[in-house]
Amino acid sequence: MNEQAVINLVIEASRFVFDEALKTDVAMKGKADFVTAVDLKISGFLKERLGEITPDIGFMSEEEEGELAPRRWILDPIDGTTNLVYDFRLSSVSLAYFDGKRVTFGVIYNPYTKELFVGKRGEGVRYNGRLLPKAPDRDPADCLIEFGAGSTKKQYTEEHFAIAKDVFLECLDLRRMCSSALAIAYVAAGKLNGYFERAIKPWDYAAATLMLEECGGVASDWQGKPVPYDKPSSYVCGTPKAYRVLMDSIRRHHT
Ligand code: LIP
Repeated sequence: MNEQAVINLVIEASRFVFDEALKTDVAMKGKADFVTAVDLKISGFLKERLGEITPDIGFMSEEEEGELAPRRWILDPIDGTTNLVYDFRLSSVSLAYFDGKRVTFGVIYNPYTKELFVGKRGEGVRYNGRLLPKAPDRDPADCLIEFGAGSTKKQYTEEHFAIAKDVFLECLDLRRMCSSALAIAYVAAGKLNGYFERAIKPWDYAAATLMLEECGGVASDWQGKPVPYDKPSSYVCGTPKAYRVLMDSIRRHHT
């Protein structure tokens, strides 16, 4: 696989974020669940262009139904669609390569800040070209934690906020970036230290989890099991100390 060609395609696809006509063409997939023509355009563009350069690799995307090939690209064309709709300028394109057993390559690009994360299994993560060191394993009192609540998952409000309250009291502070891919990549880069959310999808975390693990972080579902790449899951991650605090709080409140 020509990895640089794949990275270039992700960056090229992200230009649609700046197309006002596409951005304001918004539909609802469900209550509080937006999809814009940007999501669809990026998904269609990458499906076609990845199909040309890697015809033997299947394609799974947030905006694409269908059979799952064992070896596949896993794409979130826009992670942070609500942010995009509100022009909050914090979204990313997230692409992972799943080899049938695990994710071995991933690219996350934030077109607003031009932040580029490229992760390769066993070879670490490059952030804007620079190899990231191991993420610092801060004491919980010094940890910044992304609180993922998901505006479409209000049924989990009690649980989410009970966990968040414990974490807020034990850690330095909470953040709500609302782009899971970027938040997890930020944990890898040491800009955040942990993240939890009751129900997200493989395209939200596939590329970023590889990056997190390469930087010494830990990720699992809320039972402590490895996250799946073919169905939705609960998700918790962090550097080791932050992960333990998050899991303790989840065990106290998750029913
Ligand atoms: C969203 C995530 C967000 C999470 C939502 C949703 P989308 O992805 O990035 O952080 O809270 O549940 O999954 O729909 O914007 O790609």
